[in-house]
Amino acid sequence: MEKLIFATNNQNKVEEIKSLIGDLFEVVSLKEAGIDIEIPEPHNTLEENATEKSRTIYQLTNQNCFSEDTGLEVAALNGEPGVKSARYAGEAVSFSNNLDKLLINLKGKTDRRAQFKTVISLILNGKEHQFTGICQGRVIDFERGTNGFGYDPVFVPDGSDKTFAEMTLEEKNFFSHRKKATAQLLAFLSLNGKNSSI
Ligand code: ITT
Repeated sequence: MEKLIFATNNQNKVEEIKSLIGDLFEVVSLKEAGIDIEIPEPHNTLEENATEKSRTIYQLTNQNCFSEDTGLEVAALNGEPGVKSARYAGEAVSFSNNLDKLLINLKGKTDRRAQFKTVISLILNGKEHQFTGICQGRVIDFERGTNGFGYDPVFVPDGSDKTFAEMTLEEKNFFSHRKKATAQLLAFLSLNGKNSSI
């Protein structure tokens, strides 16, 4: 089976991506590959950070790999936390610190529109490709549910009454930004196999 290293240290992402890719490709996490590295995310866009992550691992391994950078973009906060989603409340903070800060900043705001955006950066045979997935919805003003990770307890996707954290993984996959970006990745990979020159 074709092997792809997934350049992430976020185990929740690994589980979601593996559930989406199934056994079409062998997805190997950094942990499974024995790579212990903190990948820098120094840029101001998801696109650049995703590229930084995949290039870092490609330079280290010289193997086909992909990464993804995801942000929650909130309309009433001018797109924040966006690219800073993992570090919204500061460096080395927990998911709940970030979530608390989001709810405080949204307190009293009636415009609750938000979207998750995932950018996947693939390096296949030394060439880079990007795929984007967006899920629109809204941020509610209190946490509901215990599944998922990150901002899932406060995000309700359009077309549902449940937060992502109230959904099973299969339900979240039906709506999610990550699912949409991964579907494009899979379509591309199925057309362009390992030995392709694309
Ligand atoms: P890697 O860089 O190692 O992949 P990370 O957790 O730092 O892992 P990001 O830089 O993409 O990942 O940070 C995005 C943050 O946004 C993440 O830490 C979560 O808090 C949040 N997030 C990402 N995807 C999410 C999802 O599907 N549901 C809820 N929150 C999510």
